[in-house]
Amino acid sequence: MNDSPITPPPVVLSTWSHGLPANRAGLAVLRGSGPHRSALDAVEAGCNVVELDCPDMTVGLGSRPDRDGRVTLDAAVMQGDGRAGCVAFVQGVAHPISLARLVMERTPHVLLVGEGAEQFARECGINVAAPKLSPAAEQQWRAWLAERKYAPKINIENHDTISMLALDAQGSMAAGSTTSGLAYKMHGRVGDSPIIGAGIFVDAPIGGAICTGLGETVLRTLGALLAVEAMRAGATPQEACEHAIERIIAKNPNPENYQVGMLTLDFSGHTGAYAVQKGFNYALQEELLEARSRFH
Ligand code: SD4
Repeated sequence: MNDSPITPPPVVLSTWSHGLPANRAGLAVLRGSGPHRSALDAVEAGCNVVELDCPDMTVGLGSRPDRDGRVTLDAAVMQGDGRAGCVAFVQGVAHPISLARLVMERTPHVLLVGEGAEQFARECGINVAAPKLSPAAEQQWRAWLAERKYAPKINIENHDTISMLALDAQGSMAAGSTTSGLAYKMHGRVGDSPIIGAGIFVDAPIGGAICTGLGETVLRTLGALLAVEAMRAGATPQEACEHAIERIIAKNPNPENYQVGMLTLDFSGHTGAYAVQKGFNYALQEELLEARSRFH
């Protein structure tokens, strides 16, 4: 028995409150007149909004840097037919989600990283800017350098990736995620967001799952894949989220010290949301909702 109401397609579901402007952009794409635009177009358009303007400084070039003062970005897209594209550890690219899409559409590969991804961006005509911190990021990084203490805070500063799921009226589903990862991470660190099966996963005709939070915990468990496979085995989207979060907690000690939020969507428009800690909000269509959580 499914325990969540059905949202009739087109459906857009996104992490955190910046999911609201992302969803508005995604819904405008899917509801617009003119040539058919897909779930993937909606995910890209929504993520692009947050990449350009992320007040939390966790997505796009205005983000907080790694400990060496570099903003390095990760992103991925996936469609229900299994096609996927990802970029990791890229610098100077304003829209990593669009670059990830180009990896899917124009290369025989799934994941490009670092300089190679930047070279590919230039080949596609995308500007790769010289490294430069925003004034706010520079100020915060310099303050952080005084102590050099690496301690991600739950729901604050390190946990505001935008991950999105969309289902269009033609029945195709896509997922995407774009992030600067964890502030003050080691240079070269890559999280779950650009890894298929970890940060995002979609499989037609089952459904999709997306994650946010402390990426190492999700990488160890392939969290998004766990949720989709639970749906394949008969779980509702809500049960699937809860199952995956329980597995993440079982495999990663001290859950009081980390947050992971997960969202799921099936092809009928049922959704699921669950988190390790309270405080994980998400946007379904144009509404901001609070996920249930394992710990309160
Ligand atoms: C990461 N999962 O790089 C990302 C960070 C994140 O909300 O989701 N923040 O680990």
